[in-house]
Amino acid sequence: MTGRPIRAARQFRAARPLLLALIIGALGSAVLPAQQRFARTDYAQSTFDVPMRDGVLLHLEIFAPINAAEPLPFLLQRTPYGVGAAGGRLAGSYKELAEDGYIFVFQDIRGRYKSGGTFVMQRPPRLQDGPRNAIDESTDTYDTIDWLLRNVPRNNGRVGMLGVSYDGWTAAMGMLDPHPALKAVSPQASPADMFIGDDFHHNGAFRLSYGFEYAFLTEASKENSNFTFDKYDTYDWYLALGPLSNVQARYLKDRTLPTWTDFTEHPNYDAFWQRQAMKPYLTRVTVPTLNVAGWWDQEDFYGPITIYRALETHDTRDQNALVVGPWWHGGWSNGPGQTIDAIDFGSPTGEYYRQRIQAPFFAHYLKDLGDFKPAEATVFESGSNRWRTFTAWPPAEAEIKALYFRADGRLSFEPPAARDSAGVDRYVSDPAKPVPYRRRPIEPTYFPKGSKWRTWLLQDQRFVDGRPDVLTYSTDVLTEDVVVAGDITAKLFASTTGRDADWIVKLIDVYPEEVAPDHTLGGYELMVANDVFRGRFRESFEKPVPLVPNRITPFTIDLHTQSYRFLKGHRIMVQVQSTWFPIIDRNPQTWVENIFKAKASDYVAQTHSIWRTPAAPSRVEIQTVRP
Ligand code: PG9
Repeated sequence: MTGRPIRAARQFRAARPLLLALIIGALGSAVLPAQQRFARTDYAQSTFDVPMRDGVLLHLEIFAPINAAEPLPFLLQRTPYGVGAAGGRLAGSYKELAEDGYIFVFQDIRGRYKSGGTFVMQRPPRLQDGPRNAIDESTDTYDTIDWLLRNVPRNNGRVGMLGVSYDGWTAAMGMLDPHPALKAVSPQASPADMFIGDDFHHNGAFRLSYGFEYAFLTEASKENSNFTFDKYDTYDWYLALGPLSNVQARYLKDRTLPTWTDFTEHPNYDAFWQRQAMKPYLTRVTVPTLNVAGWWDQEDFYGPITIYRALETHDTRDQNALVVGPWWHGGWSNGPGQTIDAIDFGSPTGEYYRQRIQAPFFAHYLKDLGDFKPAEATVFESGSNRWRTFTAWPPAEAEIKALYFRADGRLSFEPPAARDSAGVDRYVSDPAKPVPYRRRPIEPTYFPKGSKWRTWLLQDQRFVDGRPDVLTYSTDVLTEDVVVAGDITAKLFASTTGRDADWIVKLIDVYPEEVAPDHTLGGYELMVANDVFRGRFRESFEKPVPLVPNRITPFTIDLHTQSYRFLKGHRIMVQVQSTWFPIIDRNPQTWVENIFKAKASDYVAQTHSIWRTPAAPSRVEIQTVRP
């Protein structure tokens, strides 16, 4: 049925009897048991353009079983990535759901692919006192649901929403001010704040390669298009680029990518970024919400955790739950989810999630089937490789322990002593020779011929060993397991000869030299947590200030949250560095008001010092539970 001519909604209403036959087909007269199962071939596709309140038509692809015995609920996914191939999901990421039977609805959001209107990257919610027919993703969701209920026959009056990343964000926007028929939502890897922790910046540090390539992907034309690099290794390309202003001058030239322009005009956490940040809008739990995140999500890990936590403060009816597994960005939605490159998590965790959590969640809330209620927090503990459930996240029983930086590259639960009163480690960070964030060659992020982007957070960190601009601290071999369950925070005491600096902290599990059964994992350095902090924002993200040269300054860096068991026989390692290129743009390390306008001569090598004295005890704090 794919490729059926598109009809506008108005025409569609006139053709309702035809549609009935089209979508539902010949219904069997017998009432089938509640657990009716559906095959992919039971689904028929139809295509519509649906009017929003301002008259703009948004494009829909609907897949409905032709032989459903009972009215079915909708599952709605709204995407900027094109719904053309959405039907494949019924045999892929939505296989379990398709077998249960839903009316699947895939929609191109405004301005993308076959929808009308203008695309706005992460369109901020409309102002409450704005014009009556103002629109945003929430009104588009509302209007779409309203249309579906009135126009698609044999629906049971209930709607669920789900999606990963941008589609997870549109699901989250749909639940802000929801249509009464919206009964369950699963925002998965939804960004929550593009300046603080998701795709475009982390703690104010600009995610250069992602930001540029994604702006091009979505805004160079109405359909996805990848920027063509003239170098396979984009590390070389971005280094040769020089100052960020060369993106426009050399490559975009007269062309405008609105999001690139926004990056350059909003270098600080101003109203532009604050208006699109989710947290202020999450003032109530409107529908049962299943938040999903991956421990090794290379794009949006901050988002789903932040959304879960913000909703949790309002969750008086216990309708907000969290699931986190050992996944890259969206790794739960397809395939078995047992391995990521060399790392084997011991069981098909993606299948587990889809069969045991996602499918029963929607069946319960949309069909009254079963009594599944997700645990407050269902988290996969990597290391021991098992699922655990908690009544709160972080667990109420978690205690904070500090891993202190000590002399000779040691990491210890013992703080520095009086004899360490001059303890410091220094390195020169040179913007002309930045540390690669992953093993080179660094293919374009979404390179159609293959890219290691998806799995870079799990790469063996030995590739930076021996670099003079990476500090390494490590514990002795552990004599018992250390279990991280909760938050991880770096507390750095640092100084620099410059007036700005980035601080990157990585918490790493160092495998023993002998690993059975896979001996190739001997000595593997697996990153468990990490992030970057741009020094100028230490007092405020809104109003950056220069660092005072050579003054020891405390920096608190959120390394987010984990459920991870460092096994007996392993070691715990922390690395500190100041470049992570080209995922993070180079910090000039001199003071410039706006790094997007910096000149080549503003980029200067500086010496950075990490202090480890009783008065300035640099450390990484972990929340732990008993082994
Ligand atoms: N990480 C992607 C994204 C989401 C929202 C805004 C910008 C980028 C994505 O995978 O959809």
